[in-house]
Amino acid sequence: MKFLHLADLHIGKRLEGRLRLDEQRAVLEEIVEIARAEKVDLALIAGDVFDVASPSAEAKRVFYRFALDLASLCPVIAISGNHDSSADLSAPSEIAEVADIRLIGQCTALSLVIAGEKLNLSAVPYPDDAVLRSFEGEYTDKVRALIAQYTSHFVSGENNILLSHLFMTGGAEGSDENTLGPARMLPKTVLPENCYSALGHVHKPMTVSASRKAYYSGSPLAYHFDDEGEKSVIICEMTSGQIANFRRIPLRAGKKLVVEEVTDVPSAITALERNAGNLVKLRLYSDEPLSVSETKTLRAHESFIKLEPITSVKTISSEGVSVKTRTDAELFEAYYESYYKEKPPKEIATLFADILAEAKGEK
Ligand SMILES: [Mn+2]
Repeated sequence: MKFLHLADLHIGKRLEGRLRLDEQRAVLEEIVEIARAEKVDLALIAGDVFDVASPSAEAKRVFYRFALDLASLCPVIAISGNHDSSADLSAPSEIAEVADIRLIGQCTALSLVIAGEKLNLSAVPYPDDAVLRSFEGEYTDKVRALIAQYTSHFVSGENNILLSHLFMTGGAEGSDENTLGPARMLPKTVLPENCYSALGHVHKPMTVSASRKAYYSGSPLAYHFDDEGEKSVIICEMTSGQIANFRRIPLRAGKKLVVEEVTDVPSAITALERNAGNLVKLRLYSDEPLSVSETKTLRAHESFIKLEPITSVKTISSEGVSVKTRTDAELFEAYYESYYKEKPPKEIATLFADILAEAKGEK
């Protein structure tokens, strides 16, 4: 049996406000072509299909098209990640199943026959607190027990796959993936030993444990400026529980995210022109503020994403008030106002104060 492992599509994700659906469509088409050329028997998508819990209609269309194209080649199994709503992702599951696409939002143990061989599959979508509530102990203990429960049908010597969305120790630091917080990082020992673990969450391709056959495929596109490496999907074969020909197949359709350090407008323009086809964040080292027309000129470039001015003068925050000198209520009001362009209604402010007091254990 030959399978394709991918994850973290984040369809609909914006970079500094810019949608990248065309780029996402292109890389998903590239993945379909890889699946076709490699004649894979199964496609596994390890969570974070969408970037938000309520994806746009256009984002959904892109994913459904992709899933159908893949399903014309082989069965497709997708689970929800921490960015997805498990309910939203799996809502069309009955329709999807007609096309041999499984959209899984709840932990599921499956026994399938793929390419004439039995496959024991454990689908463990990103476990939120509601899922973990019924297990005892610390976060790690709970996840360990959850995985154990849904991999109890694994048989040594048979093809076993755990498809999950988790943050394992050793995962890339300093990017979006970290939003789960360090307390949510898991040791590799929570993963079973007698299976291939197809993981999602970390955007860089990563081997969690070669001996445990636990891998992150990484995202198909770079979504952060610190994600500079090559993007890829995993193709792997499995027979009688043994994996063979594990390969990462590079993806070419995505744009590179580049940070360019410049000192003035001409050098910025040169940098943008040099990066045609890439997406560029300009770090402008200058004490001279740009004029409106200069900013406009830079923004007009297809590769321009963001301008980050770096001045030698130490600036204070835009409102001129340090976070430290403000009360929680003031900070909430400022945040609410920046978001909704009005002061929070009294009941909202009171509700916030109540919730905060509760969280602090004052209530
Ligand atoms: Mn994730």
